Amino acid sequence: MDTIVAPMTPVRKSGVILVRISGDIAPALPFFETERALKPNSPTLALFRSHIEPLVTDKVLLTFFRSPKSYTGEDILEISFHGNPLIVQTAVQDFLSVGIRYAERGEFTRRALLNRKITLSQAEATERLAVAPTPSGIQKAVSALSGELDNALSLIYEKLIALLSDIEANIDFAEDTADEANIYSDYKDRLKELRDELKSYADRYLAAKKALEGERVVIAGKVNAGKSTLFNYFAGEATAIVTPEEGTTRDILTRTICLKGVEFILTDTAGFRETESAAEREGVLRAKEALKSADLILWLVSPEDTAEDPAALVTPLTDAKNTVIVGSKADLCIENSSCK
Ligand SMILES: Nc1nc2c(ncn2[C@@H]2O[C@H](COP(=O)(O)OP(=O)(O)OP(=O)(O)O)[C@@H](O)[C@H]2O)c(=O)[nH]1
Ligand SMILES: [Mg+2]
Repeated sequence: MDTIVAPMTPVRKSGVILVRISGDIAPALPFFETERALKPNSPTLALFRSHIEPLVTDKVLLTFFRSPKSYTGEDILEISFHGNPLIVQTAVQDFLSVGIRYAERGEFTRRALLNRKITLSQAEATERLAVAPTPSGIQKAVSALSGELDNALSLIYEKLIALLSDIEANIDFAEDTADEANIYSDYKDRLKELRDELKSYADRYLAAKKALEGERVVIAGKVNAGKSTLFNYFAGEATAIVTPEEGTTRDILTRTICLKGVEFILTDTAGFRETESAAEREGVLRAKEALKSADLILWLVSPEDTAEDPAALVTPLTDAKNTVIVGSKADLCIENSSCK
């Protein structure tokens, strides 16, 4: 397989930029002067000297991982450069000039997968760990990385294989089967048990995925209910335009916010009303779409709203289960004490 290279950290002015080479690392070695031979798993100081641009040198730390005891299962050389992007870009050009190629996105992990260093769910967990926005997201990704799910799945797999061989044996030796009805109901029970187990893992996966992606909270209601004001309050900045005019918001506005360690994708929508304005009608359509994919709808009702029963307005539009009716502009209630 080709030898591949890529920076492991962002290439920008920083303390250290880490570059990884995986595969046959021999072509990269002439760029480094070391006082002692590389030892697996232990860092070695080295002087990097570019061949393309001889003025570019750097004192670096080399860490060598010998196959198969490395992330990808291949020989790996990790180089900690000082955090100057120019040095790293030059070094990468040097490596490319000796036949090493730039790694594709996720290629180190793909090689780890192909070399059976990690399983598919661990590969997914690596990606999720990198983007987990909350402590519980990190915990879930780490537990997946540690192979918990794989162990559980391989147990289910073994049970399925055992069931399959029982069924096959029964077909081959059908004449020896004493009580067919009992045997079939045993197969059915075992299959059902395995199906339920798999379903519970699928449900837990979906819940964990949601925890990683964030809950979708949509703020909706009639025009001028105070939706954008609430949206701005949560966003911590005046993202949405707020005016006393009805129908101010037309586009869907989205901000990701974190409250008590939980990530929310918050959406502001156009207010619901019948209107002649084509732009506003489109806004209302988009608001309806946003409601469909919401995990939670905050339906704002202001004291200015004349509808007798706000729930009667909301229910045809939304799944009532995930809708919370929020009384807005409470200060107006205090002023005229007309709120229910
Ligand atoms: N008194 C009072 N006024 C408020 C409150 N919240 C919002 N408003 C005012 O109500 C008006 C409408 O507020 P918005 O946040 O733009 O309402 P909206 O629901 O986004 O309106 P549309 O986008 O037009 O549907 C503005 O003049 C706000 O200043 C509140 O809690 N109390
Ligand atoms: Mg608005």
